[in-house]
Amino acid sequence: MDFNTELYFITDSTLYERDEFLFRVEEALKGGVTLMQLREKNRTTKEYIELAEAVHAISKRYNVPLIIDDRVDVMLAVDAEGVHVGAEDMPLATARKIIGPDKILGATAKRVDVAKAAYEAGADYLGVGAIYPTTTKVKTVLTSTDTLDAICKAVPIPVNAIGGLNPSNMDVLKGISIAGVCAVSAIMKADSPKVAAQEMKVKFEELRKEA
Ligand code: TZP
Ligand code: MG
Repeated sequence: MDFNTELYFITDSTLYERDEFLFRVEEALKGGVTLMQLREKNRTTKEYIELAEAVHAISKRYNVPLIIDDRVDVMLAVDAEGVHVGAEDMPLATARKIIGPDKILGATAKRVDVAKAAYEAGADYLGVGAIYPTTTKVKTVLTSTDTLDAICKAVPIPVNAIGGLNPSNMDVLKGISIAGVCAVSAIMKADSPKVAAQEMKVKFEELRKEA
């Protein structure tokens, strides 16, 4: 499936009531998000599926593929466009076997050897970070921009930077051939998710031109 990781928005529904959350998701899409991930850590399967259905109904209207974090079953249940698996989630090769060749399979990598293995196991893109400390609830460690650069050079699939990124701190990514940037807080918690998404996209496009 065709996808573009240039501005990859990862959601966090914990801070908002459902209507406000869905409003913010749609605003982010209006701002130019190119790929979106629903990331839920504390919901029952039933709740995860119900929210995924609501989010998918919105993302489809903007032709933006929806990736489900961690849960292959939820992805299949709502016929989302892909799934993202971390180191402690379902093995990539297993996920690929279940979802088939056409769905998008994302993976997290913080080392070159892990990145290469993920590519070989069938990953379509990689998220690499955290580049900066993050306030989003996640088990992660910092990844240097040198490692990010080495990963970009080691695999032929799109690589995205993630972790604490916002429009004013992305210059450290200059000259590194990332395909895009991921953000949770910078968009989710912004006064206007739409403006935040627009700003982030403009900044990334500037970086790419300067590289
Ligand atoms: N993986 C590495 S950092 C991170 C994830 C899911 C969270 C990024 O969130 P934020 O708010 O953009 O720092
Ligand atoms: Mg995970």
